[in-house]
Amino acid sequence: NDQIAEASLKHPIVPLDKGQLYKYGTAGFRMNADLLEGVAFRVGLLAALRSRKLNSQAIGVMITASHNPSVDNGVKIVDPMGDMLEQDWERFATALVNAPSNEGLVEIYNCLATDLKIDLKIPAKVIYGRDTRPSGHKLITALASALDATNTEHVDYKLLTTPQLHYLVRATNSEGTPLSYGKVSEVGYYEKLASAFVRAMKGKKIDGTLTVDCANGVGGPKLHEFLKYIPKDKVNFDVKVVNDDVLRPEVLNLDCGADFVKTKQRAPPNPKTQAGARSCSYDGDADRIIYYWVDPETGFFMLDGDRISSLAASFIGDLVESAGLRDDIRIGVVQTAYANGASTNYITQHLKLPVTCTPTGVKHLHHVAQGFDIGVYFEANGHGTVLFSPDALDYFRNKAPQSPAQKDALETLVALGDLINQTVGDAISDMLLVEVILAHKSWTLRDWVMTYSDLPNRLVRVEVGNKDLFQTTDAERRLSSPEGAQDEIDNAVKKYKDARSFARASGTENACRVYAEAATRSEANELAERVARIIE
Ligand code: 16G
Ligand code: ZN
Repeated sequence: NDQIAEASLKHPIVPLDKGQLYKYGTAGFRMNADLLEGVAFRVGLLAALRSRKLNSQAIGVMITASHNPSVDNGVKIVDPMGDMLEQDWERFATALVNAPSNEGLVEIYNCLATDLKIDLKIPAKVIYGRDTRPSGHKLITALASALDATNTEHVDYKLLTTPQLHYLVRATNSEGTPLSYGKVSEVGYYEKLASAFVRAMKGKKIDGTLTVDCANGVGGPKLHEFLKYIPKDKVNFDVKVVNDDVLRPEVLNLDCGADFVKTKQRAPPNPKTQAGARSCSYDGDADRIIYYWVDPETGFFMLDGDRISSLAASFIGDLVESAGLRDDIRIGVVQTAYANGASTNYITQHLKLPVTCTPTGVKHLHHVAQGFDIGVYFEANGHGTVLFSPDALDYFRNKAPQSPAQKDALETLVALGDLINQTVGDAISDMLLVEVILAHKSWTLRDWVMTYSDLPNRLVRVEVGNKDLFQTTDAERRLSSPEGAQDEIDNAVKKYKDARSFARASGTENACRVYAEAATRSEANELAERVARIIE
């Protein structure tokens, strides 16, 4: 206890303006980095408790603020299987971080240990990494100091993408078990992906060059490193890496990256995207990806999370069919209310696969996807992955093929299980998945776009007095309060063809968001503005 109190003195918490509280939100704690040193220390205490609560399994802590500007940073906890911190524990994180004094902090720490029946004498282990933000060092020092003060074993993996840390947490906890996730090292991650990539390709050729915009974040150096592991004699993967400057922090996420492309609906200005070239953008910590290309005649086309989701679902659905397992393997697709209605129609009507809608936030999608044999989940913003249940993977590995086509399909499914990050959305892994599918189908991005047409849509941010007044039901698609607001939205929507609109409180900003889609661009804009006026 003395050790904790003493160490905590060196990493004080900064009181927020107007008595506001720190909150463990959908992205952990995320804000200006100057406020985070004390937060990182206290998160270290919680991670140590969590490890002890879970029989000394390793817990992960990632220091990143993803697509935010470089002055921000964030602290996020990863659970033993590589998924996000269990929701129940978010409030414990919030309680520890808001402890008013050092004594108060030790008291809450001890209370948590008692209430949760945690044996403080057993070993604990925490592993961590950070993105390229300069403030990362200071936050790691604070975190490590909490781990020392609680006699917790810890490993500093230094620079990592967020999904690499998730990989390492799962690999650490599954090492030596039948469900081993791979070698416990960054190299192990590259080797696993490279080997799976070769196997999933099955000798198919990749057409042309892929340009990858790394948002000047940690994805740049990591992608360069990964490419060294691809055997050139087995796969011809020609990649041009751009926006990979991690030496000038101010350029991180600046006019580039997946978030820029998705919100601005255009290609990054630099370097100029060549007409017809296949391009994609990662975000600052490489857990999101958006594809796009500029058509010589019709201009910019974006292939976002919904597109990747429908592409993956279509390919995997066909493989399961070819493997003769249509009736044995349950495939499901999980989306949020932001998914373009055209993608939902395509998946349900054309692919004939069930779609479930969940509230925004990866943890919600991930959870529902775990309920299928193969669960495909993506947010429209490009974060997502495909989960294979352990039983499904066993089944693919052990099923005796009845024909060469079945054998091929089964082998490809097994390779995809290794290629696709099973813990969290991963830009590098998702990119390889897309490349594999396009190669198998001999598709250009143009062919991919042609599968269906997106409904024109518009997203607006609305300043409101108190966003907490806005409560939703039906996976955020309807407002339950304020009273009467939903009826007004329904009336507005009725005036347009193929229209849909919803309003929800942001989980990351003090504002509401309104989404609208309709048959034409001008109608989508008009509807979004009408609904914005309703909730203003
Ligand atoms: C968080 C979520 C992201 C979601 C976004 C919505 C995670 C890891 N991140 O960044 O998935 O799209 O919040 O933000 O879950 P909003 O609530 O402000 O619209
Ligand atoms: Zn991110």
